[in-house]
Amino acid sequence: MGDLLAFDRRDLQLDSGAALLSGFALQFDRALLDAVAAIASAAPFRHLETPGGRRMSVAMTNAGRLGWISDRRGYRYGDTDPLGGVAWPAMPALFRQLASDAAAAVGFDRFEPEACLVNRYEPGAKLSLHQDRDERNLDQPIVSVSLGVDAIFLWGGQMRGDRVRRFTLHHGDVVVWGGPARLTYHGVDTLVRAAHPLTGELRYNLTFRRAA
Ligand code: MD6
Ligand code: FE
Repeated sequence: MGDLLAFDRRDLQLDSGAALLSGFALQFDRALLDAVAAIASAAPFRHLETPGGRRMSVAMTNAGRLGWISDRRGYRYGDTDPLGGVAWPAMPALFRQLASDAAAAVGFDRFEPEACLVNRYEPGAKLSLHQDRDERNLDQPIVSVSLGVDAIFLWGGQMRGDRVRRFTLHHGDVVVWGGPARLTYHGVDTLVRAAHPLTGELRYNLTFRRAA
């Protein structure tokens, strides 16, 4: 983790190894949303089942060599979409470049994501506090891009019971975390009904990971 050299004054360091880059993806918003639509036409959004048997309120799909999935057997990465049994759609070049540039802006050089989990939130959807620990390689950061309706990001600590801070994630914001912050508990509060000119009532989130 180097100095935050590419930091803008609107940017926010959440913790050592974690930063919110305000509007970092804004200039690519339409291209990113077009790519999401293309991915979803090949690998549709679906509500996965948790290992405990609950239907997730956030709908998900993936792009890249590996995709994150959940079912009764657990959480894992897989190289095919269980719905069709074929490979996930390829990761668009724009996604790879954006993720790599955002990681570098926070001091993580040469981040090459192999998985992009695409989350779609409708009003009322939420993601409970969790750690991202299904990746074998925890040395690599995670890059997360928010599009559409604003959401409240829950940012906790290294233990589930630690105090939780709340930040608004706006359209075009990017969060990067890794190093000492890699296993921070985090989540997304219940999405409030609102409208965004490009996505209607929906929020999308792209999270880029090095999975294997
Ligand atoms: C979301 N994001 O923002 C959910 N996980 O919709 C995550 O759970 C997440 O944003 C790891 C790293 C970044 C994230
Ligand atoms: Fe997460």
